[in-house]
Amino acid sequence: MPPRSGLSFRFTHAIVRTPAQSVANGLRAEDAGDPDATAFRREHERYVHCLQEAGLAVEVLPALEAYPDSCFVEDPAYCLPEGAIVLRPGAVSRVGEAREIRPELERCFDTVIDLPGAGFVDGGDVLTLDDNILIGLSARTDRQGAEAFQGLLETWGYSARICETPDGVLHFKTACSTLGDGMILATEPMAETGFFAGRRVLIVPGGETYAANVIRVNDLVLVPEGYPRTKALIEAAGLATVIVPTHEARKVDGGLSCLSLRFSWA
Ligand code: CIR
Repeated sequence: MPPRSGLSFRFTHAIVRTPAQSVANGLRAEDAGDPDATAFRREHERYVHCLQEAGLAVEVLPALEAYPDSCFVEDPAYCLPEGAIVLRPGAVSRVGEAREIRPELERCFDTVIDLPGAGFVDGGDVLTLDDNILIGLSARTDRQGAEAFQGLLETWGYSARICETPDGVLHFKTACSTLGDGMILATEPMAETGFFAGRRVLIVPGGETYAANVIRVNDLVLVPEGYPRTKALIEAAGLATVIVPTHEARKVDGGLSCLSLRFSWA
């Protein structure tokens, strides 16, 4: 597809959802203790504030107690300037989140399409670059879903590539992020996959792999609190950063990208 400068980081709007009290029951690969809903909400407020500081109008949706992981709004939907795609999350307990987010997408977009077929795609497995969209196969995103999603993106004029997420990584974007303008931040194993050949890849320093999930929002990069070497690496590449606490989200395998759907209409 012809490169669309800024597609991956120039945004005007974001949708987020307040963490539910039930977030303590959120899915996780390893138990490091339950997140505390009150502390999570405080961190979430700071996150919203940072998105606003980066220039976004942020719609904060109400908590959904029936869905412990529903504050991770990135997973049940995907947004492009052309419209929104309602996805089918790959975890049974999260499938209903797609139905819940749909009305908000309909409010924001003229075009809202359901992922065709019966496969599964989590938004956390979709990395938007300015010249390509990468779809990671994972425990949540299967080939059937990825191919259906790829086909849909192609009808909108995008090229999309299906990639294997390295073993032991929840979502493709758990291990990498776009910093815009062809620059990628990635863990070493993710960089070694070769998916980013020909691009400038910043390797996340040892011991800071959680910080591979950052978000560039306009001229600011949101970086999780507690990863000073990654922050310094991004700043050395010429980008301004802001620190966001994600200690509670991390307890349920959440990071910065999964807490919002970011988009613009142009
Ligand atoms: C889950 O396992 O689905 C949630 N506890 C965390 C989702 C994080 N989402 C993301 O990385 N895109």
